[in-house]
Amino acid sequence: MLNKVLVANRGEIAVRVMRACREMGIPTVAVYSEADKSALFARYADEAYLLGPGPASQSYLNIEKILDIAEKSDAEGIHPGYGFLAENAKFADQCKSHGIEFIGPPVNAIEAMGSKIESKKMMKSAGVPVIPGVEEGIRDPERAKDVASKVGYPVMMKASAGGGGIGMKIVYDEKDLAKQLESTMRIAKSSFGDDTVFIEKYLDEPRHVEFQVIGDKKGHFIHVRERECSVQRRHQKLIEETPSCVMTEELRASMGEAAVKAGKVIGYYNAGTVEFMYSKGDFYFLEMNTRLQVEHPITEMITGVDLAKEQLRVASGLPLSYEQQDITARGWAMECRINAEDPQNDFMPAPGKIIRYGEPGGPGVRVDSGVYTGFEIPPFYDSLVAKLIVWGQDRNEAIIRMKRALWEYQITGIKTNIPMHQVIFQDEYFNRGEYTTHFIEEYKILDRVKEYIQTQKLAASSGAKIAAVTAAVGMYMNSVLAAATSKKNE
Ligand code: MV4
Repeated sequence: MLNKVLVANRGEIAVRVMRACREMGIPTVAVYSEADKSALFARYADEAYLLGPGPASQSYLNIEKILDIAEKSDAEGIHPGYGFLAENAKFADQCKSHGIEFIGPPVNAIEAMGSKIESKKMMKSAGVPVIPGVEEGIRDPERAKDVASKVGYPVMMKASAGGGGIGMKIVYDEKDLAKQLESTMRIAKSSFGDDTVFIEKYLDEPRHVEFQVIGDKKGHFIHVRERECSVQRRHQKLIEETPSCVMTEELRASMGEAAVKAGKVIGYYNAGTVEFMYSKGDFYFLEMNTRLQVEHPITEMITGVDLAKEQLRVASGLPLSYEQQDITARGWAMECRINAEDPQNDFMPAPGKIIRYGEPGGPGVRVDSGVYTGFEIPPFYDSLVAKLIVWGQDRNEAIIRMKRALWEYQITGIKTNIPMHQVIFQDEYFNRGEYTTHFIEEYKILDRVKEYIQTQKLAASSGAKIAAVTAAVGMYMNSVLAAATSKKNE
C-alpha cells in the first residue's frame, strides 16, 4: 500500500480522496494556493504545503512545485482528482520519471484518449459502435463535401483535440460547409493548439449515458454500470442519475460490454468513464475520460463500491476488490451540482463569503463539499461548491428526497444555482425521465428559474408583511388588554 498520498487538487474532490486515504490508513498531503489557505481540505490533510498565489497557473497547475512537494514530503503517490492536471499526460509521465505513482491510468491511455480521432479509430477496431463518419482530419473543403454527402446531412464537425463542446458545429447544408470548416479549424487551433477537425453524422435528440469502468494492473477490468448525464447547460453537467431511464438489462449488458472492450483495447487500468451518445435505441462511443468523474458518488450510492479506494488499491499494485459478477445495484441515486453562480445573471460565477452554511442530512442524503460557514469562495477556480447526492428505493423516492434536501440546504451570503435544481425537480418531463441533452433549452428552464426566484421573494416579503401586521395587532391587543386590566384593578 502506498505510504503517503499527495492530493493535487482542491475543494470537495480533495476532501473526498483524503477520506478514502484516511479509511485505508494512508497519510495525506494537501497542496493549496493562497486563496485556499483556510480551506477544509488543507485542514483535513495530515500535512499541508503552500503552492503559490491563487491563479491555477501559479498553483494547482504548477507541475514543478507539486512534484517538489511530493518529493520533500516523501509521498509515494499523487492523486490528481479531476480537472487541473488529471488528464495531463505530461504530468503523469513526469510523476513516473520522479518515481512517484500517478493514481490514474497509464500515460499512453491518457494520450490516446486525448485525440477524438485516435480514440474513435481504436474503438472502431475493437468493435465498439462509433458515430458514423470518417476517422480522419479534414482540411480541404472538397474532401469535406465528399465526406458529408456520404454521411448525410446534418453533420457534426468537431475538433479532434477538443472537449466540453468547444469547437463543435452542426452543418445542415453543403453551402455552409466550407465556411463552417474554416471557423471550426480556427477555433480548434486557438482553443487547443491543434486545428485537426473531423466530421460525423449529427445525432438528433441524444442522451448522454456514460459507463464507469475500472481495472487493475493484473488485467482485471470491469464496468460499474451507467450514469445518465443529459441535464447539462453549455456542456456543463448539472444533474446526474443512475440508473438511466432508458436502460434495460439487455442494453446495459451490451453497453457495459462495449465499455469494457474500450478499456481493454487501450490497456487501461484504474478508474475511467466511457461516454456514449444514446439516440433512438442505439448507442455510440463519444469519448473516454481518464479520471475519476465529478459524478462518481451516485455510482457508489447504488453499488456500495468505493471508487476512490479502488483507485488507491490499483495504484498500490493490488487487485480490484470486485469481479464483474460482484457488481450489483439497489435503488436509485441522483446528484445535483451546487454551484456558486447567479441564476439571475446568466449563471455567472458568484464567489464570495459564505455567511451561513448548513448541509441537509437524514436518510439517503450525502453531501460532498469543501466549504463551511465563513469560508471565502475564491474567484480563481470552477464554481462547484458541493455535490448533493441522494439515494431512494426508486426514482420517485429519489426525486422526493432531493426536493427535501434542496429545501433543507442553507447557504447564505453567496448566490447559488439551488433554485434552478428546485425548478428542474418540479418539471413534469424531468419527473417522467423524458429528457435529452436539449432539456434545459427545450423547456425554458432558465427563464422559469427567474420567475421562481421572483415568486419566492414575493412569498418571503409577503410573509414578512403578514408577520409584521400580526405582530402589530398582537401588540395593540396586549395594550388594550393591559389597559382593561389596570382599569379593573383601580
Ligand atoms: C454530438 C452530438 C450530436 N451528434 N455528436 C460532444 C461533446 C459533448 N460534451 C457534447 N457532444 C455532442 N456530440 C454528434 N455526432 C451532441 C452532443 C451534445 C451533447 C452530448 C452529450 C451531452 C450534452 C450535449 C449537449 C450538446 C451537444
